[in-house]
Amino acid sequence: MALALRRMRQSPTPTLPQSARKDGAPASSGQNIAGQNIGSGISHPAPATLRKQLNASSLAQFVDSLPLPETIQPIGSRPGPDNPAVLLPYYRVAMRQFEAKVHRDLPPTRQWGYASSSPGPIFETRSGRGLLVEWVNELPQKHFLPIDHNIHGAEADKPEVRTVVHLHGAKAGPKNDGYPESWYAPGKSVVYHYPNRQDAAMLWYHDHALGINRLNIFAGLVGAFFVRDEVEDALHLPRGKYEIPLVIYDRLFDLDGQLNYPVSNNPKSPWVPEVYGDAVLVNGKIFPYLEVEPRKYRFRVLNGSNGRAIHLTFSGGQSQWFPKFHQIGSDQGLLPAPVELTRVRLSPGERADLIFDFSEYAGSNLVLRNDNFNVMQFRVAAKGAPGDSALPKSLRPVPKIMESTAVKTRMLTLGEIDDPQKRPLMSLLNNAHWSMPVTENPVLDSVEIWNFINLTNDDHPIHLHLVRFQILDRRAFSINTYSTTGELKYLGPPVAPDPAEAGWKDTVRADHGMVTRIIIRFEGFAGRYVWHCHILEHEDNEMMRPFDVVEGR
Ligand SMILES: [Cu+2]
Repeated sequence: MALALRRMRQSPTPTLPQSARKDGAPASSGQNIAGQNIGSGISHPAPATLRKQLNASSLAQFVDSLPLPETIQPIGSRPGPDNPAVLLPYYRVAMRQFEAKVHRDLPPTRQWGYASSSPGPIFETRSGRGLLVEWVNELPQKHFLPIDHNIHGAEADKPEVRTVVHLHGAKAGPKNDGYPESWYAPGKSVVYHYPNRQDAAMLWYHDHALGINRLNIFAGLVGAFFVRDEVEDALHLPRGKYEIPLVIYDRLFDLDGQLNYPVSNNPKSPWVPEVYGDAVLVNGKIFPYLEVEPRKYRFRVLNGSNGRAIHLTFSGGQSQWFPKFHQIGSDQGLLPAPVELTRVRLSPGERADLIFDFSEYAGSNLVLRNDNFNVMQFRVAAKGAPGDSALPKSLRPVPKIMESTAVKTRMLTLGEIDDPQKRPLMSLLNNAHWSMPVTENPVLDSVEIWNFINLTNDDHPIHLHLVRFQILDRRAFSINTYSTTGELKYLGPPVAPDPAEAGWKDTVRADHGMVTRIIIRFEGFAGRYVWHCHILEHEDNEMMRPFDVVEGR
């Protein structure tokens, strides 16, 4: 089975093309790859911890309405750390274990969530308006998902339950960014300051505790955070009840409706290299529906999956007819102009800001699909006012960072370490482990170009904390030549990013066999941050590195 797995990772097979595995893996393939089949040459009985798997495709579709997370309100105000004369809104969010139904026909599911919900409550704030959040760990002392104590930072002498919150996409100071080693145990809390001196964008908060991040997020520790500004206001985009967050992630469940995180066949090291669930949840429900009016809507989409890349279409049912829509923003805010699409691709961690106009579909149903799988349904009312929201021709200028302004170019490999049986053991950035000395140390306010040289068979979404960046290009190269001689032999011309990727980003898909170039200005704060793969099983197992932004001399 290990060989079969390796073949799937390397090349398409007749039964399960690689693209299907990565992008739209059906139920059985996902669980096999992630679970039972790893780590042995013969088939073993399922480990005791691997419970009987629910086949999510057997669930009735579109029987639960789409939940809309509540917007959280501050509990008071407190002096800001920058200027004590200015009072900032003060929020308190407790992480707790709770039970909630993910589908009408399943019993309630034990989950962990911020403010006892998953996804957690929505933060709404304005650019330049700081806020304080007390993140309180009120979780139980025992984890309910399989910790691998061989993984760095998750040793048996550490508390089982540890959390630290990262606000993904935020320009926050280093002590407020959720450094993976700054975790704390149940009964403790920290107060973080988010200055929000950045453009309007959809950020998201999630757990980042070293070595168990994948488990904490799988348990449900995810939420959305919106920054607004005048540029966005002036565009008259759909807002209020016509602006809908779609927090999408995949999960595996057992027959009792409980989260079923897969494990390897070695009980001493249960880590698996990737997890793909057959159940896709939107705002915490499987196959939900949303009643909409025949007018424009704005959808704020996050791929919060552990490892699954998603490819979304708005489909007219079972047909192969795909209506057009517009993408108006990506990770770090608005694009220069709307991009017309029939399909949007999001790796884990990436966001898309979409405008869909239902006015032509009055009285009919549309289905949001991921590849060929239904995700949710839109029920368009037969009648309704068209609304006065607009789709402007231009949105927000995104001035190009000129390559000539870069003071340093870094060549950074993405690699995988396998055992003698070619089973993945871990992934590394620039061949370095988490605990090795810092090698990336950009100067504050300087511009650098980072080249991600992907030597693996996987695409890795690479996220840098603190900064926003632009994608320059991707270029195919010979892995073979690089591996044997260390030389970059390109196999084709550079390929420009897709128009939908041409704005400000904080997470970039580094395709396998490609060199992906990004250009970054390191601004905001000096201090220690991290960069990592946003496939959480990779990130937890060494595919994460610290970097230091250093004061210029
Ligand atoms: Cu990765």
